[in-house]
Amino acid sequence: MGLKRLAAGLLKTSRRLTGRIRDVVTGRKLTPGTFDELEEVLISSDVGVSATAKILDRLRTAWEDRKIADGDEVIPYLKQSLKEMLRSDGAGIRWAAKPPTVILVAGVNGSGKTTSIAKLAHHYTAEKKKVILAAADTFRAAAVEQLTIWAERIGVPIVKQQSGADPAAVAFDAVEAAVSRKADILIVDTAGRLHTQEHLMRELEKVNRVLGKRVAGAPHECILVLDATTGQNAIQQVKMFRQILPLTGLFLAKLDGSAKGGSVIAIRDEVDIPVKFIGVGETPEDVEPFDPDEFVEALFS
Ligand SMILES: Nc1nc2c(ncn2[C@@H]2O[C@H](COP(=O)(O)OP(=O)(O)O)[C@@H](O)[C@H]2O)c(=O)[nH]1
Ligand SMILES: [Mg+2]
Repeated sequence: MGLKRLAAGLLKTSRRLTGRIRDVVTGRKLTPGTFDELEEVLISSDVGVSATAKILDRLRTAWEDRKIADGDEVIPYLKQSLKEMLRSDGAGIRWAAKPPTVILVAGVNGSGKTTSIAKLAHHYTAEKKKVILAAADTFRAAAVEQLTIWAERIGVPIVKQQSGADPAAVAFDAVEAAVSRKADILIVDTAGRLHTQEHLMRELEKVNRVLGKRVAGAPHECILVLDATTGQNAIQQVKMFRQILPLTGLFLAKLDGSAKGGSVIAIRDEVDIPVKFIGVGETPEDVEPFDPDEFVEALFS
């Protein structure tokens, strides 16, 4: 995607977060008052209370140790600090030892699951990988249709049944197809809400189990899609879904749509599941494997 496009996608967040940080520090000496102002900017940019405290602690220590004195030194220091905070060990997809790699995608309705799946399909197709999609969100009629449209546009096969079909049966067919057609990657769409949370739990658990029966270690990735515009609410969703599924990564969608991109920092701070992808638009091209250095550079560019 490139830094320029990423920066454009993050423009709203940049204005609110880094734009205001610049306003606070540029051309000024650092004083206790500057720290209070920075705190307000960070908190009101959805960075979260705990992450904000950590960022300011580091900055204050550097100031007390006389490593920084001028406001203009704050930006490079902050950038470094954020890059370190956003780094994680588990970045990148966990590939199956032997294809297909199975990626199960979960998330509440409207979080951006289906669109994000289209992005992943596009991303890996561009890398010459053979991708198959599974329409295991059979609860809403429109869901199967929507994934079918994306599959046609991107030019990848889709395994589906009638809406209302058993999602585990779809998952089973799909994993069979992925093996017999020698696909590199199978991406499974799922429902985000059912009659009750019990239903949802049982359904997702069953889909998860069926995948593992046919292909050893599947799903190799269990990705939760979060709507970045919900800010801190996303953290609640992680807590709920991780009770159901062995989550291995997060896909933060809709970072372009809001000024709440600071929530990436809060989420990274409060949840020990790596952010693997970010979505910054509605087309399949608008995806980026999450790279903390690039993300921070884009935010400050
Ligand atoms: N601006 C923007 N919109 C997105 C992004 N990802 C998804 N959307 C939109 O969010 C809405 C819900 O997406 P969808 O994939 O249907 O969510 P699902 O119900 O979880 O499958 C759609 O209107 C998408 O176009 C994104 O990264 N940026
Ligand atoms: Mg969907």
